[in-house]
Amino acid sequence: MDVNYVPTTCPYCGTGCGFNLVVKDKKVVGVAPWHRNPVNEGKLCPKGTYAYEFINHEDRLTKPLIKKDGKFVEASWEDAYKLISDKFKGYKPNEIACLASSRVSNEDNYLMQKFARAVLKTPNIDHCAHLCHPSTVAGLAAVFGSGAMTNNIGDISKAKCVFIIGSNTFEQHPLIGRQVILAKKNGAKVISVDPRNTATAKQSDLFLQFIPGTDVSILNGMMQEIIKNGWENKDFIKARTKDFEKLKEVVMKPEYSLDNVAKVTGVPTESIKLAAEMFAKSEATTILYSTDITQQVTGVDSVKSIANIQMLTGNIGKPGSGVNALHGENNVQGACDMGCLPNVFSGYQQVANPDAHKKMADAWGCGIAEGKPGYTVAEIINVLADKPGELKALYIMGENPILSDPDSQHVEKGLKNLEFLVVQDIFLSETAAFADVVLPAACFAEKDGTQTNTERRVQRWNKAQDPPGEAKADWQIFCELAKQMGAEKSFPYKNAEEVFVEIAKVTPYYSGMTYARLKPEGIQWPCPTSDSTGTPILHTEKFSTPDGLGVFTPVEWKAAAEVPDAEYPYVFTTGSVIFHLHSGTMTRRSYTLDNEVPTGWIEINPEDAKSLGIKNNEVVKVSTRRGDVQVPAKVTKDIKKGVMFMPFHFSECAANTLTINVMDPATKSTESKTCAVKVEKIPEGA
Ligand SMILES: Nc1nc2c(c(=O)[nH]1)N[C@H]1C(S)=C(S)[C@@H](COP(=O)(O)OP(=O)(O)OC[C@H]3O[C@@H](n4cnc5c(=O)[nH]c(N)nc54)[C@H](O)[C@@H]3O)O[C@H]1N2
Ligand SMILES: Nc1nc2c(c(=O)[nH]1)N[C@H]1C(S)=C(S)[C@@H](COP(=O)(O)OP(=O)(O)OC[C@H]3O[C@@H](n4cnc5c(=O)[nH]c(N)nc54)[C@H](O)[C@@H]3O)O[C@H]1N2
Ligand code: SF4
Ligand SMILES: [Mo]
Repeated sequence: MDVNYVPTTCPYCGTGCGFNLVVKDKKVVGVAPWHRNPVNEGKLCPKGTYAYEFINHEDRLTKPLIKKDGKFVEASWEDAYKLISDKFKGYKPNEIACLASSRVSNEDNYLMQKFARAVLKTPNIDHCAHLCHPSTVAGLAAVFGSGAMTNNIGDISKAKCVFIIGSNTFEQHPLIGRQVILAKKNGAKVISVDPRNTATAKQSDLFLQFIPGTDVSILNGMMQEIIKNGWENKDFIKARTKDFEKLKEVVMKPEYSLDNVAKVTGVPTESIKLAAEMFAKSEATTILYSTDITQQVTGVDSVKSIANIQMLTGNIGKPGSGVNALHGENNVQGACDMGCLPNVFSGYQQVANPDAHKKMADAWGCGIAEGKPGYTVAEIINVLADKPGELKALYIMGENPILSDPDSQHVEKGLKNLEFLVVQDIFLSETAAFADVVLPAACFAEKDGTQTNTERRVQRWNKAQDPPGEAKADWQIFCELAKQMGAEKSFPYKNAEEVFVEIAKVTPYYSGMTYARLKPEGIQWPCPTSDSTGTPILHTEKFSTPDGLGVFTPVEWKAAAEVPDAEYPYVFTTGSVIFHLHSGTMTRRSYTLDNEVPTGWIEINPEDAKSLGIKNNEVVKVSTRRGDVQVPAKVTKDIKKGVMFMPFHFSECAANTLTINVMDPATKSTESKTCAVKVEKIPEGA
């Protein structure tokens, strides 16, 4: 028997845990701990533990598929490439858009944006980061000059106060949750701000159960209380920041008095007061936040408020502190770093900057898309649905917008308006079903590459088995397609490492990295030179703004886009559970995970259930202005009265049938988190 252990990193969440794949007779059969990995020290959550189960599932795509008369027919790679090339050549650059993926490697993503810009010459390249964390990038860039998580994962255990807002850390980033437990053991106090009494909230010393969408109000209220009591860090404010007076003008307004904030947020004044005191008086306070802050039209405001309160209390640039935006997917940081965004090349070099444009055109040795930002993912879907004919072809790698984008009917309408859709995935997803051509991709265990976790750590994937059937690594598909389209000179790579060499060459943050240097535990960017060991904590001496000072950027609280009314009387919010990831293409094909949580539900407070006459487990009808679904009720005190919650993983009760597609004008992120909902009993016999 031939058994090997191949070290790799987890394909699920942005924590980026390391583990070994157990390979027996050339097939992956298990996961074994990798004790020395600095992120997780050998520990894993259930998704990591069972990350091998979907790999050899019978549903894996093994051959290209071409749709003929409404049905998929297996095809050769040659025929698939020819069809795609012929079709793409028939469209103008602005008629094509590409969606890259937070789930695939840096090498895969880098080549997709290069293929979009250098072969298709289209500026329209984006990915789901615009559904997830754009407000982090925009909000933190305004205050600190840079948008990444400031400290490292291990550093969280050094905090004396951990303030968690809009992150269900214990379910969504469980191995970061472990650091919170370690901090507690070291004497830290934990404060959780959430509308639901989540697994995370249950670990906290102080739980502020508030109304969704009132984050800015609570943060401004806490800042007023801190300033009133003189708890602000005067030395830090003086030495490292500017515009403190502007902050005071806003947060000292009567609207943000404790009494008012209590009314807006539904949290007792005493709890807000105590939170402000615990926060400001601790030696080191860290903030953890995630998408419930960012996936709202008011997302940038909340992120700015978080940055403001950390500067006010001097909790930046030192151990146990920081603004720790927990990025969601395994490689969402990397997909952004690689330039899979409509406004930047890799390393956040602006496409509209003529110097950056020339640098990339020279490096790639060809003409590239004009230097103006293209459409974001939400704009792409809106244009498809509402302006038929403007965009004609779409190439999606590793995303499943039918289940994951808000307002599914709107997404479906958009995809149906396309003349030509290519989907490159490892499974025939709900979105792939709409494609004209489906290309079978190799999964994380079947290819070499790198991915970048939430603490900016670039780590390796190592090939452990061959892909099933004729499936190929995503980066390889782009090389072959580029060749078919006559652009082989710009895509000369023989392996993933050669792609990484080019990434390092053109991407300042990655310049000092090589595959050899990434062994064994990865490197955190910025790593500008070959002798740099990377950067665990950002902004230790100065911020990344032009003058090095942090800029207080006060914001006023604004209500969510759609608030409850007589017809839709409850606040609706959505999210994830520990056993499943997103549209569930992988977790629902992992026997153990699927067995734990086989379908969805809606969480309803007992008082609301009583007034609606609904019992636990009863199937109910849930509707919004967009659509309706039928789903079992979970009656639980863990959710605030007046608020309803659904996980969004399940196609049979898809939460995004209900959500609203409104955009933040600044960041183009959508409001997949909050809208107004109605819940009804289904009459017997109906
Ligand atoms: N198991 C699992 N882990 C995951 C994922 C997954 O699908 N499954 N997805 C990954 C990805 S891509 C992401 S982006 C992250 C998401 O990570 P999180 O954002 O932590 O997860 P969510 O469940 O989306 O929501 C977090 C919490 O915000 C609360 N909340 C709802 N509305 C509001 C509000 O208005 N304000 C505040 N402050 N809180 C609110 C919800 O009740 C919920 O408890 O998780 C990553 N990890
Ligand atoms: N209502 C609601 N909607 C949400 C959210 C929410 O909390 N509530 N969360 C949002 C968030 S935070 C995010 S990040 C998005 C996620 O949105 P998506 O990224 O669309 O969701 P996934 O299900 O992760 O889709 C990834 C696809 O990639 C495929 N895949 C995996 N590995 C590979 C590979 O190596 N190569 C290729 N080619 N394909 C691969 C998978 O099979 C899957 O089909 O959803 C968003 N939607
Ligand atoms: S915490 Fe995230 S990265 Fe770690 S094992 Fe779980 S899903 Fe994978
Ligand atoms: Mo995400």
